[in-house]
Amino acid sequence: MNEHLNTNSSLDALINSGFLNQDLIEEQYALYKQNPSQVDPSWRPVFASLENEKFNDSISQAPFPQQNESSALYQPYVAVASTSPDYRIAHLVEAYRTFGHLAAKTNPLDSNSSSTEEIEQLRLENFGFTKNDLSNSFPSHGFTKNPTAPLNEILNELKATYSGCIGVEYMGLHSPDLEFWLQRQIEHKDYTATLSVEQKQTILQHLNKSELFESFIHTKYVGQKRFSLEGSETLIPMLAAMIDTGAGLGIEEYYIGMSHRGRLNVLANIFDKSYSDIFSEFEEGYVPASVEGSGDVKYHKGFYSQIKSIHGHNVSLTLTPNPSHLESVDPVVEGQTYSRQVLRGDDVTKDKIAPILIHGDAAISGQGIVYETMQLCNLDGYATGGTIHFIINNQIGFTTIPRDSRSTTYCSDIAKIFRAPIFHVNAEDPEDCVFVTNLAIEMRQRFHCDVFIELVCYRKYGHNETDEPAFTQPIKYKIIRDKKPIREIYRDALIRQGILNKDVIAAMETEFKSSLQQAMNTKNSVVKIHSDTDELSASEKNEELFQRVETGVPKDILKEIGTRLCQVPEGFVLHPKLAVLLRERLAMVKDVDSKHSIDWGMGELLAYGSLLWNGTSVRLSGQDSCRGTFSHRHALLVNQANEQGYIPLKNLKQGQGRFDVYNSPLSEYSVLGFEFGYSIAAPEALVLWEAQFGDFSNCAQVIIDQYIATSEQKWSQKTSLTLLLPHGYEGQGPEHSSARIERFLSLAGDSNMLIVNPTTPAQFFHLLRRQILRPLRKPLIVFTPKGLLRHPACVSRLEEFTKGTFQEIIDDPNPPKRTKRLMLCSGRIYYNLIEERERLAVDDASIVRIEQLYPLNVERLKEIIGRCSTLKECVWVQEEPSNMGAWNFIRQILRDLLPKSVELTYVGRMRSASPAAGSHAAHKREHAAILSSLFGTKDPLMYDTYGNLKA
Ligand SMILES: Cc1ncc(C[n+]2csc(CCOP(=O)(O)OP(=O)(O)O)c2C)c(N)n1
Repeated sequence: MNEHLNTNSSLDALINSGFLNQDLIEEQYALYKQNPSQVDPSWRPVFASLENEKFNDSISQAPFPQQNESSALYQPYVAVASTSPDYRIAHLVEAYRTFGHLAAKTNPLDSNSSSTEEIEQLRLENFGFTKNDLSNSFPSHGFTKNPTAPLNEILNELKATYSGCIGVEYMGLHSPDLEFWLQRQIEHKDYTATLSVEQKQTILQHLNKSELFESFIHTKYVGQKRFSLEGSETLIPMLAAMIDTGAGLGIEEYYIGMSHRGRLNVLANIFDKSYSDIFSEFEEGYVPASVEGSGDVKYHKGFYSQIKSIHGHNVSLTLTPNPSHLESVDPVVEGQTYSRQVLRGDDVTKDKIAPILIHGDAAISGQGIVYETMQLCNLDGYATGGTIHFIINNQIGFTTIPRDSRSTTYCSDIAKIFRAPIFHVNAEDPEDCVFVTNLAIEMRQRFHCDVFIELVCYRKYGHNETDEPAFTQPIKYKIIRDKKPIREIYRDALIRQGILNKDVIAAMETEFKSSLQQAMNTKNSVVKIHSDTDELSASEKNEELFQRVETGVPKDILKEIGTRLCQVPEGFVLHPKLAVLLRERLAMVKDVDSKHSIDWGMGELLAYGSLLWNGTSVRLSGQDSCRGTFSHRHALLVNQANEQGYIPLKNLKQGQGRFDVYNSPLSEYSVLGFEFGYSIAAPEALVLWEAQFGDFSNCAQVIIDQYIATSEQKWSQKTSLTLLLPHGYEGQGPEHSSARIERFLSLAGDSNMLIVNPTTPAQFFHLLRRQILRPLRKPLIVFTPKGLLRHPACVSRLEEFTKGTFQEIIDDPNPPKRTKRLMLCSGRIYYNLIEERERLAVDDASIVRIEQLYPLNVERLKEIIGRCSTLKECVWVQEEPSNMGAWNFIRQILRDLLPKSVELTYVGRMRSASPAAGSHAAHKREHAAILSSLFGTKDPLMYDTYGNLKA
């Protein structure tokens, strides 16, 4: 604190009032003391009054004004009201800057919105003024041309600036530079006066496109859903302005996420998707051309286009496809953007690639994913340098009105947590809408913050065009039906102002309408065009899926990588236990003896290291992933002396691939969505998301169901995103045992993803490498170990890493001469089975591991069954209850493969609601029962075909 401004000063009172930012005031005050001309004129009277008056006294001794009824509880200005007029005016200005938005005329459906007098925080009496003061002159703080002006005039300017068609929330963002900059833009620019005729014409042209496009479809395709933008048409001139202004400020690529509302309009009028293509999709019998799997409805599909900005810059636009699940696309867009920034080297300045999210008012208020996504906005490894958020606030969500859909004042209030500036703007004032849009993108480029624009509008029809809104909102919809379209309001205003004449406007409309009609005439009645992949036979597809790629790595390279993984820089103080660990890891790659075979942690690091070695990028994020939840990874080493980190995988050699590892925030939904987005924009990279325990992946179920499992089928969107989901029944209770294998298997179809439960470090190594070295791009779900991380038998010799590839099914390494029983299993229980077989000297049972559950390598399984010529029984053994795990998935396949004479049985836990027992003792009992039942040491447990224990 400046020594002159000690803690008892009146300036402190100003600061404590909450209206002014301390750093900003001090900075300005220091400048003022050097020379008053150095500060903005609006500050000068404030500082002048500080210098000249003894405020300490006047504030502390001021008599308490009489409470009037309306301000009985609200008293922040009582001290102010008794101080000098200059100071009170300064406070009034601050009050408008802070609360003016509460009286802003932003709602096109509410011509009686609150006047400033009705807003408690703005009442003149609170500042010690009465109506009699309105004609008295006061310092105008730059709000009028003259340094002083009648209060009335100052008030009018304040209202026009802060309570007009734009409401702005920006005070107290803890970003003095941003606040000051924005203040200047808002207070010192007569924006609309500076708009050229061409610019106004452009706005009108975009409104024409926006509205006439909708009304054209409305008449041509009666009763078809399109989720019209009518009532919020201004979005189109706003988006156009954003793209143009942003392009002028260096943005070359935009990634856009939005829901149904207005999506077709955006595709047509922003992305330049041809009108005829859009119309074709409305035709009866439309089947998409090309490789689109089972496809998706027209208002969910993505699009990419390259357009030229109004000033001739090339801009590429990507509209990310999304499911119905509102707001779920938000993290995906952020991930895509970030990934592109990394790929194009824009991840430091983040000036070239920007995300735009377009929300609905009900969805942004209700969906937690918005918060989870916003939480990424300033984090290393996730921050995209500022997102522009548009909220189409049509004041309804399906049939639900704001009073029922949120507890917050504004639907944009989430922005406040993240200190993002917010504009509320009336959609019926397109020039103000474009003004705030331009400010928003400039702010993003200057300050790299998120910015919110709430476009306050209405919805002309029901939720969709077949929906009757008057069932539930009869009065509101009467008002809406009587409304003049925004385009006409603006058009008439331009005519009134003499800016455009009627003929020019009519010509613009006619031209646009005829282009729509022309597109209608030339639309295709599309029938399915067969693509190459349609022609592929099932066996050819299988070949691709089970194609063997050599994933071994020469021993000398592995040794070199392994050695570097175990080195730290000079003077780096390792935790003593990690020093031991690194020594052990070094011994593993040196292959000194069989005691030092490679364990899971080292196998995983070698997989990453070897991919990086050859230039592939690897990114891993998840909760506590740097160390690893189970302390097995230690990808990040921390210097015990100074907490500086060192990541050996980043330091393998010159020219290696990029390695990123991040401890993510405690969110599954947004982080997995982000990684999905990252992976689709970086198909050559190995991108992994790790759940803390596999159980928690269901917090991200929307991303799994709607994106990972189906994106290729719906949107031809391919990804090799890899999920690491710790899974295993080890007595830790219902919530730390199951990654829900059954859920993933229930999503499996059309070879949409790979579902794998590997049992050895070498298998995991080859699996991760195969994921990238094969051209096939499929999501990979890996059930990863917990206890096996340190199980002495769960190790692999160095040789196993130097040759071969991932095996989908591992046959018994020591099959008996005559196999009577074939024990099939997947995952960690294998180790119990071989132990028990050995202990009991069972000599007629083969134990076979299904490492990849989906797609199942049926040919390999047939071969194995074929070698067991004496087979009597095939048992599926699993740890999970019978309604979980792989049993329900695999039973029919096995039945079909096995000869009729061979009995198929199930051994595992009973059907259960909860995935696992709560007590360790119960777990052990159940586990023992599985083994004894399997090996017949006790009476076998008898299950019916649903896995229920028979009485
Ligand atoms: C997560 C989710 N829950 C429910 C729905 C069903 N739904 C579709 S649109 C809609 C209303 C959305 O309202 P709003 O966000 O205001 O957008 P608007 O349709 O008004 O543009 C609802 C509830 C959905 N699509 N997604």
